[in-house]
Formats: sequence, structure tokens, C-alpha cells
Amino acid sequence: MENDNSRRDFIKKSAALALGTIVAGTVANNALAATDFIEKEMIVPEPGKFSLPKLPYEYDALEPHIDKMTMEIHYSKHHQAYVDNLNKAFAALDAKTAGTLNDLDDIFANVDKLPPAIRNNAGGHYNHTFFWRTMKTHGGGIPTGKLAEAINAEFNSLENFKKLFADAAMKRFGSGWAWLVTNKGKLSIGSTANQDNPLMKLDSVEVKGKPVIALDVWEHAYYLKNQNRRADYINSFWNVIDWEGAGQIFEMAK
Ligand code: MN3
Repeated sequence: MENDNSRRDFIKKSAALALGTIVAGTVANNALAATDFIEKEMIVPEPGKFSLPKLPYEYDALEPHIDKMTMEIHYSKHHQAYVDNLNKAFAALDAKTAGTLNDLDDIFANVDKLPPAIRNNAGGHYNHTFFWRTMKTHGGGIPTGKLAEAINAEFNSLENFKKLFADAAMKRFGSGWAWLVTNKGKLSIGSTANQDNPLMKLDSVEVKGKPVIALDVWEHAYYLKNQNRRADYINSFWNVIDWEGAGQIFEMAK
């Protein structure tokens, strides 16, 4: 959309639909207000003030596909640790560097010049926040609208898209993420290592663009329920994916 105000209004409305309560009540003092999150303008109120966004559903909301204990540990321990360690790493930056980093976009754009602790934990914070909203209770089904059209145009069919996405998730050696991203409406699939993401300006990140779907393939995301069977976890993901939200993110990100 051309007009900034109408664009923001649209984003607010859509974000409310897409993100539910992911940041409800935390807007005033949170780097990840829903609208800003979608816009990737994740403002740092002041150094060391990143905080854990509210999970948009209960820990058991994705049962039986993703179990309650995994969700609880993943969110309250792993994601919390990324937030805490990001704040520590941010606090350790010199004032001049910290002063140039107004949002996570700034961090991702300059990540090659920042300490690894910033890269790893800013990535971890962003990726998990995005991942939570990629899923919902009673998810699954099929995409509709422009996202469905784009998937068919790029990958021929939903089934083929799912196969290619699962391949990317399976082939990521060790820990990392699988992504569906958009570049001006053109979709692509890829994976990143560790907590890297498609927004990071790094040669080692092979998939670049605005995230539409994220899947965490670290073992901590599935080991309790699936042990070493990453393929089973990926199959489960299709039962909880929020296609409606992904469609809204896609249309906003174009
Ligand atoms: Mn994780």
C-alpha cells in the first residue's frame, strides 16, 4: 500500500487477526509489538529491554501434535534464555554501537559486525517469536487466497510445496530452521543454521527475504515427543500450521 497511515491501519487490523494475543499487554514496553513485529521495526525501547512476548495460546494448545511439555520448556526456558542473553549481550556493547541499533532490523542488517552473542540471541528471539505465530490450535488444512495462488505458481501444488519444505527441514544438518520467505511476492524455501534467519545480511544465509513460515528444527523442538524422528515432527507441523495467519503475513510482506 502506498499510504503510510492506511498501511499501518491495515497492518494493525491484520496483525490483530494474525497474531492474536502474542504481544497483548506488552506493547508499551516490548520490542515486539504486533504491528512493529510484522513491519520488522522491532524497536529497542532502551538497551537491555527486550522481553518475552506472550505466547498466543496455552502450552497444551497444539496437542497432540506438539506436546505440552515441549511447548512449556521451549517457550519458558529456551526462548526466555535468548531474550535474557540478548539483553546481556546488548548491555555489553559499547555505547556507540548500541546507539546505532534501533531495532532488530538494524541488528540483522549489521550482524556481521556484531558479536556472535548478539547474532545468536537476536536471531533466537526473533525466530521463536515468529515460530509461535506460525502455529495455532486447530491449524492445518490448506492455504487460501493469494498465498495459495503463489504457492501453486511457484511450487505447482501444495503437496509439492510441503515436500520441498520438508526436504529443507530434513536436510538442515544439526540445529537450524526451515523457512518459506517472500521477495516481492515471489516465494522461496530454504533453511538456516543455528539461529540465523532470512533477514540477516550474511553470505552464509542462503535464503533471504521476508519470512512467511518458520519451522524450528532444533532437537529441543521435538525430542521429548519424537526423539530423533525429525520427519514425524515435520509431519505433525502440518496439523498445527496457521495458514490463515501465514496468508496475512504474506500479503502484508509483499
Ligand atoms: Mn527452538
